[in-house]
Amino acid sequence: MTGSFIGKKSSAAGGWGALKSCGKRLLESGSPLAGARTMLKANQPDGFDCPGCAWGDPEHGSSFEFCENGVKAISWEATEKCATPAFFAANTVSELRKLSDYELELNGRLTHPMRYDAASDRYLPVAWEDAFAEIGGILKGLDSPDRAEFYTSGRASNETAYLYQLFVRVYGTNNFPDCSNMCHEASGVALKQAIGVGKGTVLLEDFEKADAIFVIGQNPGTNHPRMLGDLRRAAMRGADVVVFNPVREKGLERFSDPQDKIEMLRGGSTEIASQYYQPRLGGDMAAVRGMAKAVFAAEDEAIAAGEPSVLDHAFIAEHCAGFAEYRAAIDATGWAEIEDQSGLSRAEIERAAAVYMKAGKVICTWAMGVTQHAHSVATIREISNFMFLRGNVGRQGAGLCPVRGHSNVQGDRTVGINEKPPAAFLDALEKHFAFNVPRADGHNVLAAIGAMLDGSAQAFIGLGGNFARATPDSTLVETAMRRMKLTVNIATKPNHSHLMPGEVSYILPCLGRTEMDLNSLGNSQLVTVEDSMSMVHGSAGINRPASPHLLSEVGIIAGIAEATVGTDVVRWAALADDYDLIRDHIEATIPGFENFNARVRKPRGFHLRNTASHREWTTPAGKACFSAVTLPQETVHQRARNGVGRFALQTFRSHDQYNTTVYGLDDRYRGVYGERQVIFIHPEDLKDIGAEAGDRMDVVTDYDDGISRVAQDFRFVPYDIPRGSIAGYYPELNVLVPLGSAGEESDTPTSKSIMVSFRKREAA
Ligand SMILES: Nc1nc2c(c(=O)[nH]1)N[C@H]1C(S)=C(S)[C@@H](COP(=O)(O)OP(=O)(O)OC[C@H]3O[C@@H](n4cnc5c(=O)[nH]c(N)nc54)[C@H](O)[C@@H]3O)O[C@H]1N2
Ligand SMILES: Nc1nc2c(c(=O)[nH]1)N[C@H]1C(S)=C(S)[C@@H](COP(=O)(O)OP(=O)(O)OC[C@H]3O[C@@H](n4cnc5c(=O)[nH]c(N)nc54)[C@H](O)[C@@H]3O)O[C@H]1N2
Ligand SMILES: [Mo]
Repeated sequence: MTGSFIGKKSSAAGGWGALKSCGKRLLESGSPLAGARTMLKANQPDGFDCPGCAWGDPEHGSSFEFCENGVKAISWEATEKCATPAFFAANTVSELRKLSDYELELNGRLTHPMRYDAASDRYLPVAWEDAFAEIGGILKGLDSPDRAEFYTSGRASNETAYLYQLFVRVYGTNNFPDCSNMCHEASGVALKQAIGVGKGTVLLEDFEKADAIFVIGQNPGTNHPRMLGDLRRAAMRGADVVVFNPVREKGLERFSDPQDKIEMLRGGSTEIASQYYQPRLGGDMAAVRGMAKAVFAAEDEAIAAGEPSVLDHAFIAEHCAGFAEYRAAIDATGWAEIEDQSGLSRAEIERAAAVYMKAGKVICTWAMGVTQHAHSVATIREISNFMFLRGNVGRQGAGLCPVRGHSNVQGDRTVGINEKPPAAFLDALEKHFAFNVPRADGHNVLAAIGAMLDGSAQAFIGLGGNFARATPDSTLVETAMRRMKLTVNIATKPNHSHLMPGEVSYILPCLGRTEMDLNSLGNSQLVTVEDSMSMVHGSAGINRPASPHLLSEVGIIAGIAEATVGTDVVRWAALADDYDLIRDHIEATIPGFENFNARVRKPRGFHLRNTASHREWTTPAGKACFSAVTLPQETVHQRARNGVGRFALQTFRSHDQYNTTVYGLDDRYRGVYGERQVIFIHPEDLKDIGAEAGDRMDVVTDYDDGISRVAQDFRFVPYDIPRGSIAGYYPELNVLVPLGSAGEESDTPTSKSIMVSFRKREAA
């Protein structure tokens, strides 16, 4: 079964279901009124940045933009429940490990710094000074700074991330494994090669002007609900929305906008996708190449008939390099290969291409369905190639738009969380702070895990996140964590990464985004973040902290830094007491932040200039670069089908989770309730393996490194998905993702293409 057009019958995403779900969350947070007040400050000029996702905020949005999953993210943090020392006293770490991710985080906010006590197998409260002193002592005692790994999750503010990278570089290493390595790394790598900057080129306003929007490998109904509002407005004014997604995602079909009172009252909804194609897993590069082939065919016909050209020759001639080679690569790729790899027919691909050719201005967005494959970099280059053909980069209403995940994952990179930092940035740091900056590349996520496993790394510091659950090969990573001399997790809630203590282990609790961050004078401190559209804006919490013992992330970093590297280079405490001073340092060392402190206090912040948006190409060739590679020899889907009973598995998110944080056990839009151990599969495939809907089996990875990887006891859910491609939830299925299977050039775990088979359930 390949792509098909949408029937009118499916019910819509959003709507009353979303509102009902919000009410439930607010009640569960323990304080519905305070919760509602908190919501009203989300993404407001005088409020905090929603910790939900990295979608941009509208210019004219003076009213609260409703978002169901934003509400979940906020009430998750603003809960009254607390995991106090009494909670840790009542439960050994071994007991806590038996809880699911969901059950564990239900215990609420961390309230005190805690140190692991091996004798009692419990976390015990500790004074901040003692924690800093011991952590500093161990870090100083390692025989090289490269023996420590400093992880960052993308929620950290610019100020936190900048101070963190400064501390780590003063300490002496570039070991910055980052959630981005598992996320949009391929977008960064590919776009840097293609257009000279590793970021998207569009602004939110461009969505109001585009004639067509291609949405590839993304599920905004769940993961970027505010984007659905923009897609809906585009669809309503007649723009085409063309979706490529193996799975029929309800939010992309129809959406009832809770913002729209009339639509809500009438029970109406808006059709989002005008065309919905269901490629096979990993088949997007072939699909995009097929569209380019159709564009070239139309171009040849137009020229022969003496009609206007389909291509933007002026753009290609003035701005691009490598066009002839690209055209040759397209000509050399046959339709049979394209159809087989993509799973779409030539006619379908031509229909999608017709939308592209008809549209004056095209935006292409993508997310994890594109970035978490072996050939993701090549696929994103192919998307760029395709967009260059009609000059769809660097003008209004058009452009490339990787839709980022964590609310500040893009900002963290901008301010220096980078294991391969550009020399210019290191030079600027060295000049400004006068210390010997480490020059050797550091570890990304996979390299860090390798070093932790082989013993060359001995300390792990996690600034947010849930390293051991978010990374592949969960069982191996746990072994790695337990081998550490030191593990430190800076966090807001307990998670499983905290329950794999090394020799010395700390959980350091921090303030969340929604909470007031007061300095020694009692003044509220502002942090900043950068969204997917490169807008930098302020964020200040309004709630009373969950506990008086919390420190801000900046305060915690400053404490560790002072105890580790002293105050010769940087006076950490002074910076922690006045974030304006951190912003001054950012301004002095990173281009684009001129007049930072003033500009960030303007209501919507400011835009970080993107050279490619102005058609300035900072690639070595000084041009926008076409790439001309062959299609992958074999996608995981093609490999799987060479054997009997083998499938290509992708791991995605349910509607009730934020990455490793599980809010609830439902996936409303996909009709799954009360459970997460499910596999979505085509009904015919189910028949072929002799199983029925509701049967349970174990899932086994097929990977040739001799390691056995099994996820036990998963229930089949028949679904509208191509044959041979199946899906299930992350993080539960991370036990199946092999560490050795990584994206070419991006080194991203291939969590959307894992070859698996099923076997009879073994007793758990
Ligand atoms: N509520 C909520 N919001 C979030 C998050 C969350 O967990 N919960 N996570 C945040 C983060 S860190 C991120 S990175 C983003 C993630 O946002 P998404 O990228 O939307 O996240 P996934 O759930 O992984 O969904 C991937 C989508 O790609 C499709 N897909 C998978 N493989 C392929 C393929 O080969 N080709 C195509 N065309 N499609 C494919 C899947 O069917 C699915 O619809 O969301 C951010 N926002
Ligand atoms: N199989 C598979 N694996 C994947 C993915 C996939 O699609 N499939 N997606 C990948 C992607 S895109 C990403 S981004 C990573 C995510 O990886 P991470 O960023 O490491 O994971 P999260 O689940 O977002 O982290 C949740 C934890 O962050 C902490 N936290 C929450 N808020 C704050 C805060 O304000 N400050 C601090 N210090 N801590 C806080 C809480 O303690 C919470 O338990 O996972 C990756 N892993
Ligand atoms: Mo992500």
